[in-house]
Order: sequence, then structure tokens, then C-alpha cells
Amino acid sequence: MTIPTNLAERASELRNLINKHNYQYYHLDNPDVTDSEYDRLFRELQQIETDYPALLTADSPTQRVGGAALDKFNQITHAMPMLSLDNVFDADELKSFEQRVCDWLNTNETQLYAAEPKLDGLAISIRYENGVLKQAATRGDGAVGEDVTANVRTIPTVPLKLMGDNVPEVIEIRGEIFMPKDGFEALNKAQVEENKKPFVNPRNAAAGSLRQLDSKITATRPLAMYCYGLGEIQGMERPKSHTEAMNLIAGWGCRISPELKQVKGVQGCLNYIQQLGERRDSLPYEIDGVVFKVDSIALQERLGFVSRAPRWAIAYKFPAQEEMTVVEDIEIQVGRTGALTPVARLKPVFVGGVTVSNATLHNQDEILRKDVRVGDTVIVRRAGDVIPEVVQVVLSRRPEHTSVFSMPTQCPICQSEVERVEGEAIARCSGGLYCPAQRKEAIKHFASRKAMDVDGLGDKLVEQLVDEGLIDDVADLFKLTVEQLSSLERMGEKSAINLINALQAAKQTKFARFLFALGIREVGEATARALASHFLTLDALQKADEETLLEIEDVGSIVAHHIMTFFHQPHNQEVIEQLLAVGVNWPEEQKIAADSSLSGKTIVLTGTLDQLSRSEAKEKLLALGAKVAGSVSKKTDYVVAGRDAGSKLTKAESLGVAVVDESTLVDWLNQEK
Ligand code: D41
Repeated sequence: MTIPTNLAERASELRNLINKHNYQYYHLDNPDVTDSEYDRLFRELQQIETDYPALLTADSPTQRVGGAALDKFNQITHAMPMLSLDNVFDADELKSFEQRVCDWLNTNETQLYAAEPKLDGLAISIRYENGVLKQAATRGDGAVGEDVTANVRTIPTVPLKLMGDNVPEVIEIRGEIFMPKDGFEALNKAQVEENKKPFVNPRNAAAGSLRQLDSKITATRPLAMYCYGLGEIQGMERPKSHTEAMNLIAGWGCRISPELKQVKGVQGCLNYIQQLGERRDSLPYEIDGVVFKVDSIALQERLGFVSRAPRWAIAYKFPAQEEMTVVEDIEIQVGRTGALTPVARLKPVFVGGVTVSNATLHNQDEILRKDVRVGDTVIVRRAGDVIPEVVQVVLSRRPEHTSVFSMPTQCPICQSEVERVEGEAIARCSGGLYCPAQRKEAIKHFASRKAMDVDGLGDKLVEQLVDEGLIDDVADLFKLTVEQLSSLERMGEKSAINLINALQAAKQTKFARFLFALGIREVGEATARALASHFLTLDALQKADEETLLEIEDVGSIVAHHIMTFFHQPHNQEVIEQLLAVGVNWPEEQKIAADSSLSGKTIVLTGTLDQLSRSEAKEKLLALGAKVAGSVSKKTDYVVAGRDAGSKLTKAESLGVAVVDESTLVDWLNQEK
């Protein structure tokens, strides 16, 4: 078959165009065409390749979709072995590392290091011949790995062809393949929806995806790669430094860590660790430490390696976010709305930087899915501020005679019937405020900062008060006496007086806070505010029927139902009357001017404000009928950027959302007065 020359040219042109758009999209996060334009180019190329298979090249961007499944991976011997990394865990060990480097080099000078995050993924080596991806192998034991070429070809950030005119004949690029956090969440959500087992962590998900015999499956998985080194090189001199090598690699269109920096000496390393550590949880991928490499290749060569680990590199490991421990018991906690939450009592374990002795098991479905039993050894995870979680049972360590956990049919606190609504994951105690556990939680909520804000009335004290029989409901709080309080364990007269004063002060509140404090199911801060400004008085709200409630945006039939049920309960009516009788009050609500120019606008505050506090600004905007959101989206009307505004400002700019500064905000607020 003869191929029209213009089609051969067009195919080549399309490959270049699509590669360029890919680069803009995946590497620079700055797409330069619309999705539909991209799809059009892609389909045009696919069509040409289908019509004229001879025009299909190995580096064509259409070849990322995966191919025929394998029955096993072939073994590949690395042209240059892939070294391993030694670990250190604290500043002293890091100092010893630098000391060893200096001793070996016979110098006292501090060294220049290249620093980069240590990604938690899989090491890989990719071989390019004349710029075209020929082979990709896992690290394996460092000498021999597995041929995962077909899978690696499906990863969007891995170039099938290197860019630029300085690409050597042969180059092996090494790096880490990983799964970003958001991709991991999405993948696991899909796994659960399809009744498949979710992955334990992004690392396992990345490994499972890369070691798929069917590359079509790998193609659907959100994998990415950062490069961190070079293997064999032919036709080019080895670069002079690690930094230079990374710049070369980036110039060829491969991704390198945006966090790559040069640092000087141990102090520079420690500063880098400190700064990256603070950002660990907000990075879009998981890291387990920092890697430091002596930057100069000449020095690297002088230092050499011992038993496969280079003397010129070290991994500083952060505290692990996953550890193993034993489940000593499973207890049920009863929440404010009666929700029963199973909690694992654990043999204390140091994980994610703190000692953990409890982990939530969420609900019955979760506990059954994970099949966590008393006596089991489990993997516990604590990442950032997220509450500790049991991710998996280590079945190989399950002792004999364990039994499947089942949720109780009666509330463990008040023995009321446990109910579980069809289709809901949560089982609830039906005892309502008869249940001491729910009562305690309701009172804690009432006193909390965003509700009535009773200074000094913490959770422990509330429990003590209920257990001692001094209070049964929130109205009782205001009947407490100094004598009663000082009789409590660990409570002096001074603290007792302070608490009485705080309660006195809390009586002066706002309508919205009061509504939120009542703890009506599904009525959070925002809904409470909407109810307050819509109904203006408690009386009007209590009399509202479903139809009137549904007029409010954000209130659907379920919330409306909860609100009406709450106000129809005689007990709640009684408590509200008592609260008003003891003097709980609030200034009259003002109808929000519907003609306020900010009414209905969605505003995001970011950066530091100098003339008023964030919460003041928020209150004032809300009073003008604006919505104050936490993150920027296409729906945002304005972003108010204070000093040192960061990613939200960048996002606003990229979405074309209007940005104003603090003085404009102040002008707006003044005009609307
Ligand atoms: O991010 C990583 N996991 C990472 C791993 C990295 N940033 N740099 C690395 N550098 C090396 C040397 C110094 C040997 C080139 C590594 C690894 N090695 C490595 N990964 C797995 C074993 C060794």
C-alpha cells in the first residue's frame, strides 16, 4: 500500500502537537487547548494510524492506552545496578552522615547537597534509545528487575519520546512512580462502588497498578513519575552535578520534583527537613522523608558505595504514618445524635508523630468489610491531623478463637433499642435525651466555641456534671451554684466562680448561635445562620411548616423534617422555655437587605487581613447576605486577597475569578452600612 506523503507528514505533525499539548497539561499544569480540540487531534491521528498501520510509531501518543495482556513479566538485568539508600532518623544520625562524607573526602568543609522529597512509590529505570522509550524496568533487587514497559508507556507524565536536540543515543532515566493522593481517593471510591477491595495506601495502589499484567488496566490508573537520577549513558558526557542532571532531564520533558533544591551542610539539610515536614500533609502526594545527595558527581565518584548503597546519598525518614499494633477491645461510642461508632482500643503505638491508643472503625459496614476482631493485629494509620484509622487486619497474625464483631442491638449506655434506617450506614440509639451519652454530647455541643461559647466548660467537666447528677439538660447549666460546683473533684471555689460568670456572659448570644447550639440534626452553623436571617424570631421558626422551611436554600425535606420534629418534642419545648426564662437572649435579627450589592455573592477570603480579622470580615459579609466559601471554584464571585495570599489567589487567577484587595473589601463594607 502506498502512503500519501502528506498523510505521513500530517501524522508526524499530529504526534508533535499532541506531545506538546500533553507537556503543557501534565508538566506545566497549563493546558493550551480545550479538551475537545485535543480529542479532535487525537482521533485524527488514530484514524490515520488505523488506515495506514505503517505510519504507527512506537512513540505515538495513541500508544498510551495499553496493549495485550501478558502472562508474566520478563526479567531485565539493569545495565547499571540500581543502588539502594541508607536511612537516618534524626539530626544526630544526619550529622554522622556528613562527618563520614567529610572524613572520606578528607575535608572539613560543609558539603553542597541536592535535596528532594522521598516519594513513597516504586523505583523504576526507563531506557531511551535515540530519544525513544525502549524499555522500563522495576528496581527489583537492584541488579535484576521486571520488564514493565507496556505499563509505564501508559503513564501520562512519562515521555514516549524525549524533547530537545541534546538527547544522547542511550540514556537511562531513573525515578519513582507514585499515585497522587487525589487519584488514590478517586480510585478507592470506584473500587468500593464496584464492590472491589480498596487499596490500603497510595503506595500499594501504585505497586498494584504498575504490576498489572494487563496494561489496559494500568492505563486507567492515575500514576505519575518524578525522576531522580541517571543510569547508563551513551553518546554524552555524564553531567557534572546532580542538579545539572536534573535540569537536563527536565529539559527532555521528564518531570522532576518541584521541591528539588541545593542546600549547604547539615544545617541546610535540617532547614529543608523542617520546611518540607511542615508541608508534608498538604503536598499532593505521599512522602516518607527527604533524600540528600552530594551534588558534585566528581565527589560522588570519589565516595563510591558500600554494599549497593552510595556513600554520597542518604534518606532522612519522617515518622512513619502506619504502624502495626494489637486490638485489645472494641467499644461503642454514642454520639450527640445517637450514632453508634465502634472504636478500637489499641495497644499504644507511636505513629504519625504521636502515641495512638484508639482508632475509629467508623460503622458496622466498615468493621465487617475490614473484619476487625478483638485480638487482631492491625495496621494503624495516622496522617496529619486526620483521626487515626485501622486500615487493615494482618490476617497471618490472627490468633485462634476470635469472633466476628457484631453491633449491639441495644444501646450500651441506656439499653434503648438500636435503630438502623434502611440504606444508612449509621446505627443509632433510639433513646434520645433519655440516653446519658446523648445528653452529655448535646451539652458539650451547646457549650462549645461555635455554639454558646461557654468559657471553661470543657468535655470532662460536662461528663462530671452529668455523672454527678447535677445537670440533666442544657437549661440546668444556668441553675448551677458555686457551692455545687466547688463540691466537685478538682474544682476550687475560684474556678467555680469563673464558670458561673462565663455562663452568665454566654446568655448574651446571637440567634444563629442559639439555633446551632440546640443541636438540631443536620443543622450546622450555615443552616442555623440561614434560618436566623430568614425567620428573624424564634417564634416564627417554631411555627414554620414544611413548605415555609423549604423556601430556604440548603434546606431540603430531610432537614425540614428534623427541624419540625425537634420543635414538636415537648422536652425540647420545655428546655427552650427554661433557657429563655433564665435570661438567654439575643439582639433582634435584621432582615438582610436583598438589595445589598453583595447579597447572594460567593466570596473567598485568603491571605492575611490587616484592618479586620478574618472572622469579623466573614460575619460582616454574611450579614450583607453574601456567602463566604473556603475554596475557590468557578462559582466564586470574588476572591479577597490579603497579604501573602497563596494558592487560592493563583487558582482564582487561573479560573478568571475577580480578585480584590483588602481596602476594596473595607470600602464595600462601609458603603453597605
Ligand atoms: O523519591 C525517592 N523515593 C527517591 C529514591 C529519590 N528521590 N532519590 C533516590 N535516589 C537514589 C540514588 C541516590 C541511589 C540515586 C531514590 C533511590 N535511590 C532509591 N529508591 C529506591 C531505592 C533507592
